[in-house]
Amino acid sequence: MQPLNPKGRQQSHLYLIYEVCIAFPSSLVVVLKSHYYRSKMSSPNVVLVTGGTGLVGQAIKHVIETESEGSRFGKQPGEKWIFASSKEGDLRDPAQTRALYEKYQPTHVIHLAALVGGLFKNMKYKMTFLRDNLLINDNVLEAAHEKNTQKVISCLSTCVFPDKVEYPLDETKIHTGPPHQSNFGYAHAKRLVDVQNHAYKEQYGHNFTSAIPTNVFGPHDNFDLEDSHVIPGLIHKCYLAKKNGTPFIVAGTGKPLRQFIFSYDLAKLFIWMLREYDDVEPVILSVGEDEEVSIKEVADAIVKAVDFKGDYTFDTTRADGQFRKPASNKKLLTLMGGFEFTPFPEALDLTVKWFVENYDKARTGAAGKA
Ligand code: NAP
Ligand code: GFB
Repeated sequence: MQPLNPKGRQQSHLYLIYEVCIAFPSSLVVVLKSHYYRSKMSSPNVVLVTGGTGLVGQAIKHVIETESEGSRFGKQPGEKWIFASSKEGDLRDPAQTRALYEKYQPTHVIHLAALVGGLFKNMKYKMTFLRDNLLINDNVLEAAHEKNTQKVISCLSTCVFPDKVEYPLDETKIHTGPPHQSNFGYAHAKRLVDVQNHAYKEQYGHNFTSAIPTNVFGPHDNFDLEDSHVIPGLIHKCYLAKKNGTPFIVAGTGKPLRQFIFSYDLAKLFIWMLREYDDVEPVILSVGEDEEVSIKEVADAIVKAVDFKGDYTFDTTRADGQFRKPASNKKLLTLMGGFEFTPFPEALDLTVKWFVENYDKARTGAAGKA
């Protein structure tokens, strides 16, 4: 068949889209939707990222600064992005929260700010996790209501789901039973955001929604030896074991299973939600269920990535926490028309390389505790 119109790159680009849409009609919907949404968001928007200095915030900054302008995950012409830290305003305080909105007048908010930590910190500070996150979330959503912000995407976590429920976890199961004991403070504060979003929608028609990421890792993470999540914690421990010739000890039995998403991939999914998702119902942002790995497999991968030659042991006196929380990403992939995740070993290598190169300025927790 003669090519429709072979002349010029632009035409061949359009010709390619034409061919793809003929071959795969469903992609036509995705292409049109993505073009429609980007054209709808063409007016210069001001996007405020609360928690912009953390693991996920810095990943969104990286993607917005490296993807080409106007592309699906890139900055749109004239768009302004603000990556706020707690130094710009403690969001537990309503006045400081309002002041942040007053200063930047955001049209859209990606709300990431939270008291965050791994299993052992969650087990120690359940009330602080509950109260700090309740205050932060309430202030951010109420200020958005007062300012009639066009859209707010809040960030939950797959630990909000019930511990005892039929797997895989999907977006309909958030409120169908108690979360795991180890992090019920954090989990209930996060679950309430979904309730708040629905209430703001019903009473005021606001476009407030939420994302539910699985365990995240990447550059700019918190590598504190005790308070961090498993991947940054073990990277730091393995790095010190290699450097000082000390034992590398993994907490627990190594049997629990987890899904891990690379922060740069998660960042793109948040940008997709900002551009193309307008529904109050939450979306799980995760790799597939078949990517579940055991903590032992994670430790083995870290030993390889750090190039540690010694042996390592398990401290089974320490907690395993929730055994597994397998989440389905079916809704996400259906809505997006598919997504290519960074292979785990490659993402882990990037993270270890970043940590080793930035050890002096990374959050290693050396300077004091919560
Ligand atoms: P993080 O690295 O610990 O960063 C937390 C961010 O929140 C920082 O920018 C911090 O500012 C800010 N923040 C903390 N308390 C604040 C306060 N009182 N007022 C204003 N800002 C405050 O966290 P993260 O891992 O990027 O997490 C981002 C979001 O993803 C959170 O909502 C978290 O619950 C969610 N999440 C994370 C994971 C994970 O595995 N990491 C998994 C699922 C969901 P400073 O830099 O000034 O301290
Ligand atoms: O990442 P992590 O702290 O969080 O722990 P959760 C995952 C698993 O790794 C647990 C084991 O089974 C730990 O026993 N583990 C082994 C380690 N060595 C280490 C280590 O050095 N540090 C840590 N931290 N773990 C959190 C929730 O649960 O998931 C949070 O408590 C949040 O609220 C987060 O939702 C995403 O996956 O168990």
